[in-house]
Amino acid sequence: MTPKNISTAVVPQYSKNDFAEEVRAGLCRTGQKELPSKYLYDEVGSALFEVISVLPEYGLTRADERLLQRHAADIVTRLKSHVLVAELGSGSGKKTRWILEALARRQRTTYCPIELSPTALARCESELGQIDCVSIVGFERSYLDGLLAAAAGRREDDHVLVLFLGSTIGNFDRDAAERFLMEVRRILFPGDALLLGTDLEKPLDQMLDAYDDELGVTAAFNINILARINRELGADFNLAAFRHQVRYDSNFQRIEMHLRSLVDQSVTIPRSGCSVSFTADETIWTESSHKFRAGDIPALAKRCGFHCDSQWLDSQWPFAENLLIAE
Ligand code: AVJ
Repeated sequence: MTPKNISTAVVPQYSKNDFAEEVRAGLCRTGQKELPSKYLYDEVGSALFEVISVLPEYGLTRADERLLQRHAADIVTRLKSHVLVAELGSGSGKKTRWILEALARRQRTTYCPIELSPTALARCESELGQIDCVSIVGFERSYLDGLLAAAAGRREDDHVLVLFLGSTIGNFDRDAAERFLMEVRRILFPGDALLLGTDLEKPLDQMLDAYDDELGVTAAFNINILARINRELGADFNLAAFRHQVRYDSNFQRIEMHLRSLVDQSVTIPRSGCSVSFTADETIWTESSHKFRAGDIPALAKRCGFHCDSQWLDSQWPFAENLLIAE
């Protein structure tokens, strides 16, 4: 393994050039303007998401945590012994703790959080570094590069358990999600496992409220992407001239977050080398959160080279943890 020293890593999450170029590509295109949702998560955006995850309207994170806490023992008994755990996104560490503690009761365990943000990696290490019989090796890489590097460190009789929690898979378009799961599968050996968290379809009002909370935290989370473009690319977005908007597209079974321009206006983005005009009511599409049906997961798993060994559903907030085994 070639672990990065997670406490001294300084590589920025994305190079400024990528950000400038992707902003230009997303805003200067004809048709629906869009921004990649990964750019919602700078320091401010990540802190706002932490607040979202404790809002009464947003039950997703609590459901994920409840399921892992309640069923960790059951989940790990379904795994072959000697497990190397690789987590895509280091998360808050809270929910991962249950799995690691359950595994460490059986054997010593290596935990490889994979995360582009050095701050998040460092937090993960301080949160989970104290568990007996668990050693942490962080990878400051993108998901697939990091997984490849982490899996390369497996010992002969190790099985890999990939954790992809919190329904982050829902941020991918359906076909991109399938391609991504196939890529994960290609890195794994038969018998390796993927624990996949998926938020499930629920009554419309509940879904809309979860992304449009009364306090306005999700609105701030969304508008922060424009503030970030101002901060990092020297743009002159007037934040008060855009409004957070949430839609549910039942065809695609997804929540969409948009930023709606309240007036005709134009914005200059110097470090992207462009100006962008907006007509009143025109939107920038900033995120999709696809929702799933528990019954559809086994077929999805099959198409990607896995079989669905078991599912655990939350009774308070429709959400599923799915244990997929590589075929
Ligand atoms: C962290 C990606 C799962 O899609 O529900 C929360 C992000 N966006 N509120 C989600 C989010 C708006 C969240 N994920």
